[in-house]
Amino acid sequence: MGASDFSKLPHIGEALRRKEDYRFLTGSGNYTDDVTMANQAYCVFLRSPHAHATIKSIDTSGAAGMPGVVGIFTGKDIEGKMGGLPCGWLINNPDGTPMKEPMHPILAINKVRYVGDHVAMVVAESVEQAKNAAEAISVDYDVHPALVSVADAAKKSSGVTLHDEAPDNQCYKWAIGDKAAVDAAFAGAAHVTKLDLVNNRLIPNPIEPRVAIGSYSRSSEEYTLYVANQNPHVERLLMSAFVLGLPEHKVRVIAPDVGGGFGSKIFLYAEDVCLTWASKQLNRSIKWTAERSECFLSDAHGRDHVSHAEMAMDSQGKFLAMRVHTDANLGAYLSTFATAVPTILYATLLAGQYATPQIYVEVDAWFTNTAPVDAYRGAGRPEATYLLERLVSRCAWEMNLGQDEIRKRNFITTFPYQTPVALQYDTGDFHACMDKSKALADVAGYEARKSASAAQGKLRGIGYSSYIEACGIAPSNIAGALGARAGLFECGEIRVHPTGSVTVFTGSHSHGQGHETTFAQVVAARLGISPEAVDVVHGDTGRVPFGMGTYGSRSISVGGAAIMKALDKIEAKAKKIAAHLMEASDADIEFANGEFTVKGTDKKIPFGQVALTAYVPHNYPLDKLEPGLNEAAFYDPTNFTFPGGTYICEVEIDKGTGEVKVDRFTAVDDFGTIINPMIVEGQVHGGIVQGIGQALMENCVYDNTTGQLLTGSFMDYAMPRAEDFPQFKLDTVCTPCTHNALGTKGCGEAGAIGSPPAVVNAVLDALAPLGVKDIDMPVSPHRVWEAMQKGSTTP
Ligand code: MCN
Repeated sequence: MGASDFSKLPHIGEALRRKEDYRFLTGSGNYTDDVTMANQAYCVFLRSPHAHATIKSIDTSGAAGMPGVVGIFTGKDIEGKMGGLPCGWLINNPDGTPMKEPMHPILAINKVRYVGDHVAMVVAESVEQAKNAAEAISVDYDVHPALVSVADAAKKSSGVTLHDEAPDNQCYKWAIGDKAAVDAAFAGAAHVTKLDLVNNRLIPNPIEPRVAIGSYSRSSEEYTLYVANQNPHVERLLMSAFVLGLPEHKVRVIAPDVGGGFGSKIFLYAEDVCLTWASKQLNRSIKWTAERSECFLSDAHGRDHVSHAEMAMDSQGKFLAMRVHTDANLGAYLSTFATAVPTILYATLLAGQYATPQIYVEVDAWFTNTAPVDAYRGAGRPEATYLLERLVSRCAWEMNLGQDEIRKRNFITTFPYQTPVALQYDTGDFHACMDKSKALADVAGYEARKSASAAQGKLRGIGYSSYIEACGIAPSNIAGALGARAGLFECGEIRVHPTGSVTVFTGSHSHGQGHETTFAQVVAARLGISPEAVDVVHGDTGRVPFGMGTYGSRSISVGGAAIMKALDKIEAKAKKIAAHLMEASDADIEFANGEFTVKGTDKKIPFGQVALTAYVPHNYPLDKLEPGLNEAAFYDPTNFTFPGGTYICEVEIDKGTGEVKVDRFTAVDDFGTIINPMIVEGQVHGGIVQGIGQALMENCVYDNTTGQLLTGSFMDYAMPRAEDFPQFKLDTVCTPCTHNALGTKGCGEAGAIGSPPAVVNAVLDALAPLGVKDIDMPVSPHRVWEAMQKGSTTP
């Protein structure tokens, strides 16, 4: 079935209420912390109070005999018994030499490299007893100077080295694009716009913290790990093959209900491995539930780029070439996908929506004494969009063009379009998104609103952002060529039961995105049954054949497409059964609206009858057909999907306090075919809130000399609240994806990608009369007030 026919099926485009919400809203969800195993003990991790230190000695003797203590492990205890945590993506330097991949020990051996690094695991009968014992462990540290920023890490004069394997603290130097062609274009440009900017470090804060329970069965010699995780099969693969050295079938990973992840639960974390391994040593199930302060310290952080960008233009504001240098902070160790974020997921997106003929990007990636940085909602693509869309608005201001006009002059209009930075966009209609967004935002009424603000002594500004995103991650052949150590396909299995109801097993994972509803809509639409008759199972390596999990807004476009492939197989077999029942040839059977018909006759039978026949095969051609109606399929996409859109933000600024109020926010997105508009709207809302959170208030700060996390709680790390936002205005444009059977493009990250530059551009537009040309996120009242005082002295 083609994507166009699919989009017309019943239930596609229907705003069904989420099936899973009853259990979430009534407190009957089953999260990892709700699971209690027989013979369960509890563990806590003793963490480093220093950002950079040598461990001279650890004395656990006082703790070992304390009440309730079951076991204590340090790095030395487990050294040689398991490998370090692996990084999933290899990056090569331009000269072909590989990146540096220093050992990432499960528990620190000899050295600690960030505040929160794991020093010891204490297992006890209760959490309180484990905490008491952890406090009794005495560690003798020799404290070293800490490196916090990329600038410090790059300074040879500091003499500070985190890892012997990377004496200059650099993980890799990477580049993409034709440098000579870019330099030549710059030489002939009428105007060059330059911009330095920081993409601030963020701390993900899903409602549910990280939680894990490890257990071991002596009779089956199997480990089971319950864990709040977004991709259980990948967790199992990395843990069994790379760390524990076990065959995969001896490890079962179950990620039951998960209360949000936003990318921070994709990775293989030290705690998960450590307690799984220890469950066999101690013959106990072991539970760990992170406290919020541990989440701040040890969940992988996001963003943290420092960049310089330049755009070369002709006299009409047409882009000729772009040049970018980015320094990326990777933190103390490589987290699972860390190396891919500032390269493959960032630099390849820098063409954005524009037909810039030449682009050259260099990325230097550095180790620092901070928590590992990895994927956080959007991962690489928000960083690219922020840089590009800030640069484009600055180009507009320097060329005396409107922010909309410069974008329209440079939009790509023909598809497929090959960018100079590797990606090939299949579809899009950027002008349609811009025009619809301007109409919805009532741009025509902006000047009147600006005058009204001025009359109240307030500044008003308008900001644009036209983003594109590569999601549906990823075609395995592209990922493999770019250094991935695994394919990124997806698996779907359809089990049709004798009564015609269906269970779907998917390798995608839902931790808030509503897959139990939307995947059911897809199956119900294809089979002509009710979504109520479809159950979706995910998050268990023991039940789902395989899976690459959820990140990069891939679930509907890759996981959903795998389900469509399995449905093709179901339909083909069901047609044979129907042909047999109606004594017709297979080729004459048609299937629509849940009924099998014989072409040119009035003969028909419902799907349910065929399902029953598959399991009750009286008078069934067993020599030609196996009983049962159960099919699985693996789907590997041929390309990414490319959602895009234009966001327009209006802010009002209080001149006295510098407080920024987001007064209006409009988002027009192209997600191709939409399965459930209510769920998509919710996704966009959440994404915009996260993006505006980064733009206005969220900011992770380490002390520059000690490496202490200064924003280690909600007292210091501001998160956005509902009262910080106006009612968003949303609409969509639809250019279906050309290469998956649903025509869908991902929607899960769009809001977080498109919104930060729209907000900051609006702030700069408002501050322009005061001569302010630049400001970094978060645009806190203090920063805005300072910029207003400095005025035209800002660069
Ligand atoms: N959908 C649709 N029509 C489309 C596209 C999507 O109906 N054209 C539906 C999908 O069926 C799915 C939802 O929208 O129910 C999101 O789909 P998709 O864009 O495929 O994204 P994923 O399901 O792969 O989710 C991942 C994405 C990412 S990468 C992050 S980070 C993120 C996000 O989604 N983390 C979230 N949204 C989140 N939402 C919640 N509540 N919690 C998180 O941790």
